[in-house]
Amino acid sequence: MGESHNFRLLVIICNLVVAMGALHISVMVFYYLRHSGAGEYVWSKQVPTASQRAAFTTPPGAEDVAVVSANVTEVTWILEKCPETSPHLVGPLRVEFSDPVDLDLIRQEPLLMDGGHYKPSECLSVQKVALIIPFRHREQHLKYWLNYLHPILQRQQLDYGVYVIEQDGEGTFNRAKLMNVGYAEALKEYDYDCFVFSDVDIIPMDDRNTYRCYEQPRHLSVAVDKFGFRLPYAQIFGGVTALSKDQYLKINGFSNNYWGWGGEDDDVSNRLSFRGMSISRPDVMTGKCKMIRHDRDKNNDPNPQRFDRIAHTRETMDTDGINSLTYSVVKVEKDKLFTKLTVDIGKADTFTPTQTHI
Ligand code: UDH
Ligand code: NGS
Repeated sequence: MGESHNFRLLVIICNLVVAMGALHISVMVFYYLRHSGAGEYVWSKQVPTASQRAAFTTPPGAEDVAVVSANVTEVTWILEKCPETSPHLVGPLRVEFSDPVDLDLIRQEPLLMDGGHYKPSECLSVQKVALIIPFRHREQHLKYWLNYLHPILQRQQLDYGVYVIEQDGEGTFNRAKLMNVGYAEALKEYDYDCFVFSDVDIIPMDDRNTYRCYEQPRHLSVAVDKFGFRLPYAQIFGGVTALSKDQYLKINGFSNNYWGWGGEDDDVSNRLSFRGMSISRPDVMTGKCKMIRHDRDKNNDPNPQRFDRIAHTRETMDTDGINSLTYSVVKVEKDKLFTKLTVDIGKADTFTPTQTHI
């Protein structure tokens, strides 16, 4: 009798312990879900609201913060990779330079962050892309570029930043050196793994021409209206091109020594083939582009040295490139649609560096 009484008492105590344990766990789960904003997002599996998206969007360069922040880590964890082909693409586009441009409309995109940075909220972009534009005295062209490209890049679901690299002063223009500066400066801001180098006056006519990197260096402006929508020659690598960080480093970036018009893109083409790479391209329909017609720029006359230089790429490429780049930043402008860096890149042969990079 006494024994069975003890046994029942033991059963009651055990049940009580189990019940208290269950209560404890339920309370913990309840408080966790209430206090974790990410919890709502995880459990509901809904498209986040604008304020949730704003809270979950880490600014470029904030990856370290994201790692220790519970909310952002949770969202990153549940976001799936963006698909190979974005579902938002529409194909052929109307590109007209007589149309009015309203950049304030473009600035209204809620996911755009200062400096021309964007990343989609619905998926994790496969690549982080820096767009580098060599620039001087082409304000009107830049307006068209921003007007057309931002919506396209957003439909392409890219995690991207726009860098306008303006050559300071009125010395002879150096397109390739500005590209190198863009590469170096963009990497100081964010962990980009792909670099799209674009002339300011070339606009893609089809959003399926994705501005990202591929297995091989990519020539994106393959069918430009001014060339009758054909390649002018097989090895051309001018206009708009995309190189991954690895591809760019393999060729030591671009030459810093092409002052004036022409040849610098042929030098890159040589570098690629000397490092065993080939040029990949979209098909001619997808790769259609329009170029804004303009007069020859001041201080960018054809470079008389260009033929001699491209004949010696093999010997010069290891010592002339990102590893020998010198410049100084004169001014930084952060617009909603771009980061503009005005840079002193010196002059042909006479440059005394005021700041050495790398
Ligand atoms: N660029 C500038 N400012 C300049 C020169 C060049 O911003 O003063 C940039 C700009 O991004 C341009 C790119 O460098 O798109 C390439 O310039 P380019 O001069 O090599 O090529 P583009 O095809 O002009 O624009 C070539 C000369 C056209 C002469 C036309 C005569 N009808
Ligand atoms: C070649 C130039 C390239 C230039 C291409 C297209 O002749 O730098 O024409 O030029 N090479 C040399 O001069 C060695 S374009 O008509 O787009 O201005 O990119």
